[in-house]
Amino acid sequence: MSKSTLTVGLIGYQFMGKAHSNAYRQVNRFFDLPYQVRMKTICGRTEPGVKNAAEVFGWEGYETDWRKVVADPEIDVIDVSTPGSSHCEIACAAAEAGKIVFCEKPIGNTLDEAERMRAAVQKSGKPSVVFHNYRHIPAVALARQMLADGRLGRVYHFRAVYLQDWIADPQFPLVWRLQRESAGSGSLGDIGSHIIDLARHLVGEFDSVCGHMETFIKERPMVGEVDDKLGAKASSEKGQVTVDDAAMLLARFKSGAVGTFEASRFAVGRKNHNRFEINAEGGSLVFNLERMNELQFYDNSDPSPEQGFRLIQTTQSDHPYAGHYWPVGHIIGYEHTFVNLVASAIEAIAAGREPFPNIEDGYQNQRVLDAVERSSASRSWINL
Ligand code: SOE
Repeated sequence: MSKSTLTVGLIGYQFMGKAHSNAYRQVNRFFDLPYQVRMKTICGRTEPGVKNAAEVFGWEGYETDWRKVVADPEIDVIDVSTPGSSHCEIACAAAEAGKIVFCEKPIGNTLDEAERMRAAVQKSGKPSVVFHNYRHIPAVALARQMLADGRLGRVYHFRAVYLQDWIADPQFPLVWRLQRESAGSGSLGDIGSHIIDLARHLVGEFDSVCGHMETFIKERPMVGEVDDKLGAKASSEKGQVTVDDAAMLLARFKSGAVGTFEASRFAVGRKNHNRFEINAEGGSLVFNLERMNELQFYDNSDPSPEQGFRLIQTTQSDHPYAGHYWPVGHIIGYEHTFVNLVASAIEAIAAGREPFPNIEDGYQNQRVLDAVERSSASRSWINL
């Protein structure tokens, strides 16, 4: 790694490739960091698509063979933002090549893949990042600070939903996220993993789970032609959906707290509704991604008649990540969660600390996903 530059190769250029590209491009403009990010190569399977992505997103060059990017001696970081079925192969090759691995969530399609990725990264001795970006929202970081400072005392409940509706139309085609061999699981791994990660970050490790997974629409039109801008078109042929449309779980944490989780892509009307509520002896916290600059706090130690849920706008100068973007009251958005995560990771790497969340978080997350799948299949509680 050259002293002042962190050179990145990004594998994948769709939604997460776009979000990560924006983060790499913006991070040095809003954070005073010890490294300057160099966006060297973006990689994707189809040359027209990845060539366009390189031009639009601001990469120096592009590749269609990820192995060449991993082999590039100038590259310090390999960012794995492909469908889940290729995460393990790419991340393990990158770790074995001595690269720092940044990987989208969930890290693998199976627990075995996650174990292999964790082992490869540990063997490399390099730091790692997993893109559970919601940890780096100021409101979530403030919640974490309040919990860590003991402001809420013993936690009783962690209650979370992550609700979308983008496949509620039975005619929506059988894209890769609806096929087990590509995605590993459906709502559980894609969006359930986010609320599981937030639970681990805010409340602690899982002790046991009891889950149920449901597939409402079992057959869909196969994908016809794919337009990089308009997305996949339905063809006349049909194919089987092999992942969950919705996943629910009960959980007990090692702390003794209990949890309820719901991840669905059939929550009609909910577009990206990620909400958690924590009830503790000292009060309660509520976060809703649709109002991501706000944290609701109920202070149970307030005996006054004005007691009630307080709405904290987390853009004040003493809030996490404050001062990097705009003055007090000027809110930030979804894309800033990735900028914050990358900035935090670069600061950690430069200081010789492990970024968060990292491959260990990804592995522990995968253990919960695996337990939920086994619980749903056996219709029983599973201990972690
Ligand atoms: C699709 O469900 C998706 O893009 C997820 O893959 C992301 O992780 C989430 O942040 C937004 O929704």
